[in-house]
Amino acid sequence: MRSHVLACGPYRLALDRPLVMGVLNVTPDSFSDGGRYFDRGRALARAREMLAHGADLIDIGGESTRPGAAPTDEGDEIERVIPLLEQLRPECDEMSVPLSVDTRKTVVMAAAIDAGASMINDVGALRAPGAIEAVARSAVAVCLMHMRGEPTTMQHDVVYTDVVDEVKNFLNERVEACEAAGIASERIVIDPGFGFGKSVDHNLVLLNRLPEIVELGFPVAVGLSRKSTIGVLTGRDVEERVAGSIAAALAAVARGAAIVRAHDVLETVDALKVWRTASIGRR
Ligand code: HH2
Repeated sequence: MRSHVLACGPYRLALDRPLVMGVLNVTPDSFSDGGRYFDRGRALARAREMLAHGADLIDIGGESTRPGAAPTDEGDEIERVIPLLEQLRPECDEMSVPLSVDTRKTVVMAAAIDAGASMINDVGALRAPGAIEAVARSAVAVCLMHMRGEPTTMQHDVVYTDVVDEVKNFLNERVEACEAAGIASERIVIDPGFGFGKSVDHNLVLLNRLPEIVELGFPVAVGLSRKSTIGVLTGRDVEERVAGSIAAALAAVARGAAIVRAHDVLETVDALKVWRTASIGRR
């Protein structure tokens, strides 16, 4: 059975409603907001805006993992993420909003944990040497995401026999590795990794069959916000994908997703409030 709380550093997040994880990319090259929040002052202002808009978590990323992206130097990534995290922490603590760091690198994870991150969001599912141990030594939550290949090449020749089975088996294997290393199950989130080594059709099958991933018994996070699948379905550019992204988020929570990773926090929070109230049938 799925745990009803997520242990996330000093926080215990209730999972009785879908949570919104606001995306803050402090990169020059992210696919949807590249460069916009690279400046520290702008990143802080955006984080404050997301807090005011009702984000339940804020996910800071210092490396783009969009298809074709080149890896970021670890020193640059630390310089982008850690001072911002340190500056934001008191305000987030005051509002009991955990800070997550989106990274694949063990040294960045360790620095983020030292600087007070409450969650590590790893598109590599803690496969880097020392990553599991770094997380196991702490009390942070971890989001384990499925990715086929590496961002530079992951969209080349994407073939699966059954994408849902493959994602499910991978996530199950990563969960077992984490638990064997001493990471308690109530600290673990899983994510099918929409767009990471998957075609539009693979993403749609994964979304449609999300309950099979939910069956693994861990909170499921989804990141469809502004992604190319939304662009293909709507014919819209990145900046015009808010409505499509929200529709995808609602489809995901209707199939059991616990956390929605979103760029457009205000719109996503409002949509989920209405969706949830309507689903329950009372205020
Ligand atoms: N998607 C992106 C990055 N991190 N983490 C999780 N858990 N799930 C996702 O789907 C996911 C993620 C890619 O989106 P974005 O951060 O907006 O872009 P970029 O990687 O170009 O910075």
